[in-house]
Amino acid sequence: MLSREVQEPMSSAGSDLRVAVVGTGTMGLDHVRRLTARTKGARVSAVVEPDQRRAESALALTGGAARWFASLPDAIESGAADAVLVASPGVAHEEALHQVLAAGLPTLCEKPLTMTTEAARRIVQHELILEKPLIQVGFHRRYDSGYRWLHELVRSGDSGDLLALHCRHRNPSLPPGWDDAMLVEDAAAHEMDIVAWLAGDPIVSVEVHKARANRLTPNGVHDPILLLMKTATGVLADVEINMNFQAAYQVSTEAVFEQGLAETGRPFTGERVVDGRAFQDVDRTYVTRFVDAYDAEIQDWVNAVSGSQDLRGATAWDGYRAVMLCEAGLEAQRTGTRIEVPDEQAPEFYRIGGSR
Ligand code: ISE
Repeated sequence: MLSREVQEPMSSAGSDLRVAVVGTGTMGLDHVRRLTARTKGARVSAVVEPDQRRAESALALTGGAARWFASLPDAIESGAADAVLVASPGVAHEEALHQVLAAGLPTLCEKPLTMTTEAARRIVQHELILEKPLIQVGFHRRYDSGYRWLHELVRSGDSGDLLALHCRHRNPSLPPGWDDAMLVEDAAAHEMDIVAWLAGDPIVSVEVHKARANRLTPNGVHDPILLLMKTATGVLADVEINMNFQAAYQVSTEAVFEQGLAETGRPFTGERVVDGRAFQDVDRTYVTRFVDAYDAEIQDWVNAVSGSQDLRGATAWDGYRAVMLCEAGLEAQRTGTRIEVPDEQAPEFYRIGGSR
């Protein structure tokens, strides 16, 4: 579906988009690999990472084609990049985003946009003084073929109005260092974006309920949790965040319409029959579950930036809304009450491209 939509750019190696990748954690390295081996019309020209030893693994993936910079201002100053991909920890995003906006560089920023609503609002205000949006937020699910299919189904009205969403977000084991807040800020953040995108209207309230705690979850983290979110037109979404599921990585959504339902992300990626037994393959990590979505997201971003077209993914406004909803979610998790969120519409500036 998406592969037909994403056009291949007409560029040769010489005119490849030169991308600076900031941060060399799981997503940074994954994007370096992708930009080097699979993305057409782009290459990694700079790796920004304060720790040179960490940077070396990323530089090696580019076959020595990229330069190392200890800071983003150094990379910008050198003129080594036409665009920036920010995959550093969320705490570093605000500063990096102001720097790229000041330099006028198109940027894809992994979620979260920033750590606080106030900081996210400052990014939006900075971007609003420019001619057009430069930031795309890495909500990759918008590029997953199943989620795009659901999105189109909702827009078509073929099954009537969308009424409710049942969402499941399960990880096989709690990642190291995770605490209760990260269940909301890191995992549920994706649901906050995808629910609003599918429904086509803003989420205006969030509740967090604690299920019976899984005794296998370490560090006293209370997992799983269930979120209830309502959009401005009344679409109700229930979300299971289950970070220590022990079995597999599963993300799926069932949409209930006036006439029937539709589901994407069924747990099995395929079935094998061997030696008188059937095996169903499952994903163990988001890197494999969403590999096609990440590939399509980065290719689409590169095409838009190289062709000077409008960005089509999630905007800084969408990132701002997700940060605000996460803050509401944290308060709901702490207090056990429903938290209302303002029903704000995106400024006209952001109502372009594919994010609506
Ligand atoms: C993780 O924190 C992420 O951000 C990934 O994108 C998501 O797919 C995963 O489930 C989360 O654990």
